[in-house]
Amino acid sequence: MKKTKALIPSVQQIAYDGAKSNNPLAFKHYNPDEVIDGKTMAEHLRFSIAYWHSFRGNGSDPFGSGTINRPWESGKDAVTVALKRMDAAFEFFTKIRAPFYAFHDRDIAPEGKTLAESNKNLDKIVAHAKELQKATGVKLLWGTANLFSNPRFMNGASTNPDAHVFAYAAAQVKKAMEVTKELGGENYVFWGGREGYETLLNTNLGREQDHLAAFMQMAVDYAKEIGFKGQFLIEPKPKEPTKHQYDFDCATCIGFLRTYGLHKHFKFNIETNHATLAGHPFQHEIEVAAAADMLGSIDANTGDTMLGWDTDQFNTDTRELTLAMVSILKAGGLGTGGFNFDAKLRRPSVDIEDLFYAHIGGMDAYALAFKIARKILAEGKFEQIVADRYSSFDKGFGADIENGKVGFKELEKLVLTKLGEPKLQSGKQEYLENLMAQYINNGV
Ligand code: XUL
Ligand code: CO
Repeated sequence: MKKTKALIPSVQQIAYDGAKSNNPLAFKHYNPDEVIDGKTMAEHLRFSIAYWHSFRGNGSDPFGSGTINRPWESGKDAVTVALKRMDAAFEFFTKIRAPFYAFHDRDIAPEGKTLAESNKNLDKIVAHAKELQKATGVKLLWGTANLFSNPRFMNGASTNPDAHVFAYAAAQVKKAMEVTKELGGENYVFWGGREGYETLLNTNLGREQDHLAAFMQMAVDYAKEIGFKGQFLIEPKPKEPTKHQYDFDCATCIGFLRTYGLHKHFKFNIETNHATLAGHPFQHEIEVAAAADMLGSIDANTGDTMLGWDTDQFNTDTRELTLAMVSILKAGGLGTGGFNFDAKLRRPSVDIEDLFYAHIGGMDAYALAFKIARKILAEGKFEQIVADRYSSFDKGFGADIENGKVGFKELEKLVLTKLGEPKLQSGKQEYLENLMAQYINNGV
């Protein structure tokens, strides 16, 4: 591939400078080349850049138009601009040292007047992406289809009351799966953007859920047909843009997937801000997914606790991320998943440097959390206390309960004849919170 002129000349590749550095354009904790347990930090953390926020976001909000102007956003037609934008995107991925990126079909290529034209546009851009991936070594963490922006999806995609829209969504996902496969995507994400309702007055909820399941089954069947081996991920979110979304949280999705016999084919892409919108801490969603052996990937961001919507901010909260990391590492990591920065610049953050600061902060926070979490797990203090807390189930009648060997009658007899009143045992919450604070304050 021919060498092109830098599109982001003001920033060079970000270097690791160490924790004491004052350079705002350097990593303090994320050293991509540092080897830990035989793997580099880049391999452990598998950071990914979200194409939609970082290369399609322009600072617009419901009250005002875009504020962010990038020099590559002009050209003779939409496809030409999309190609140049992609050059800038890969330059950024390389400079920020992110080994992965993720996209919706319509982020990377413009929608045409017909589906055939949209597919043609996508093919042109995908060919370019393939070259850029090869030239830079950056890989595709996941692909997905945008089934929520176009007005045709205003009443949902696979849960639309109009079968015509269902068919259109199916055709679009078919193509998105094909291009994800073509680009070696390691996962494919389903986020049900408008798969929910605005009012129950016009909604057949049961029928819509049946349709959603039928759609997922078609995706499973088609993956098999084309030999797509990537992991399917559902990204739960309780609301926004709809009043209620069917993929409310991990627990709801587990119930849904098991009801329709789909659970073997899916894991979760957990987004911090979606967890908090559902009324859960980030760590809760990770633990629910891990308990069902369905932890897949993370959409790394945070919300604003004062606001009730998805603000998609970069997360620099070491405590929240350390708690999450402990649960992720305890569950054996993310496998083919990664930490994808589904986060956007604030509207007044109009400089290209702001995009670097944002990602540097997010990457450093995750890297520090990763190191602290490893220390916590290596010392095993929390795990020991948890193991002790449940130890009465390791032997005797406790083990019989877990193994299904006793029922109400046997247990009643035991209490009446032998056990009597249980002794109160402390949950040690304050002690554990202090211990966690000590780990976080001491760092690594
Ligand atoms: C929306 C959101 C999406 C998904 C992919 O809240 O998180 O960008 O990550 O469709
Ligand atoms: Co997301």
